[in-house]
Amino acid sequence: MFEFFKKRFRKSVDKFSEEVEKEAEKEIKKEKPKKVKKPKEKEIKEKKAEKKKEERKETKEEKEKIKKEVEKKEEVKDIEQEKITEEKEPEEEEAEEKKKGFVSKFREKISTISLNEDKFEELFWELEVALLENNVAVEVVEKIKNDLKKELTEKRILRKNIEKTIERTLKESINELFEQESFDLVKKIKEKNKSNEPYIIAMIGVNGSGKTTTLAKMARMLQKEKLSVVLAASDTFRAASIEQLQKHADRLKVKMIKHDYGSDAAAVAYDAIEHARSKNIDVVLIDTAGRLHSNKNLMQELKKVINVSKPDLKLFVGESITGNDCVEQAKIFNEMVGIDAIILAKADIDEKGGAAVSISYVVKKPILYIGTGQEYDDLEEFKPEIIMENLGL
Ligand SMILES: Nc1nc2c(ncn2[C@@H]2O[C@H](COP(=O)(O)OP(=O)(O)O)[C@@H](O)[C@H]2O)c(=O)[nH]1
Ligand SMILES: [Mg+2]
Repeated sequence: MFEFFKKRFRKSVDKFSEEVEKEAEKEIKKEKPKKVKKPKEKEIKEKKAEKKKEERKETKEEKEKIKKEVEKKEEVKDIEQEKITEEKEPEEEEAEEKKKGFVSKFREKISTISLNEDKFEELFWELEVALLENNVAVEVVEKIKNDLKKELTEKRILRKNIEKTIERTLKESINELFEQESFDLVKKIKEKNKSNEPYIIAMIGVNGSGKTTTLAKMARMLQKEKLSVVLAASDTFRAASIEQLQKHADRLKVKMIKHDYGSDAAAVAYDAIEHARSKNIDVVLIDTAGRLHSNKNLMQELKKVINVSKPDLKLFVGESITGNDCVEQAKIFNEMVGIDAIILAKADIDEKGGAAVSISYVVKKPILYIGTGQEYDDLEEFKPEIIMENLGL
């Protein structure tokens, strides 16, 4: 899962860090001679003048004594501070202190870096391409880029912390993509059941995204939680869809409500809900026909199913591998009927993972589960850590 993304992302992040460090190196080299020269020349001049003044006053004896002391000090400093040795004409303790202060200040300056925006854009380019190539949505790339830019161009960061700062900023930025409030589905179902009402879930999405398979996986998951379920075969449009769901119902040993092909999908959902009410069943799972927003009739039909069944949860099932298309579809379905949460099916065969990184941020809905295979148990609760681990962050 997300293997390609992981490799490509890691490589680009490492390269980016390396480039920024190289840039820091360059900046330091540029600053060095300029900044060293100015204050030093001034200081040396001052000291020479001072020295002459004092020389006039001093006796020969005193002079000798000071000279010796100075020589001694110089030996020690030679070892400690190669940088300032050449220009050293140390006469007094006070001058020495001044110099030290200046040196440490200078060192601090050369060890911090701040990129200009053009340089940042240039260096970020490869990471940007890596993100886009892995199906990360444009608005998400922009968000990550802006967060990183702020950190690297508006603040001065310690040179030794460049890599750490980049890693930390990326981690925070990507974590923020999953801030949509998630919820405990089983808990919600049990709350609704307290009022003797079934909890109603409708699966929506385009054709082939994994709605029917995911519905069956959810039925299994709910059974494990000791919840009873009934299935509504509201995909009355696609050939063999009713038989496909019937097979799952048989295997899972649950009741399925069906009408004929071409009949009113909303009526099927209605009947299933009535059945659940009369038999005290906890959850109604409504399968629907896959549709594109361009198919007006099917969209109208979906709206009718939603209006009639009034689901507690409208689950958008998207196909992880379709990347940006999946994100765009979620946006459209959200505008059309309003979705509450997302399941990303086929994450197991998605090398990239851009949809998983982007969809929640773009649509402002949480990802509840990811589909990780074709078996009933291949449904995993979604956790942002899955993504962070896969990105090596
Ligand atoms: N590898 C994998 N295949 C899946 C997953 N979910 C669904 N599929 C397969 O995707 C195909 C379409 O699924 P289906 O449930 O019929 O899609 P629907 O048209 O939205 O109802 C089927 O062959 C499923 O077995 C998953 O999480 N992983
Ligand atoms: Mg189906």
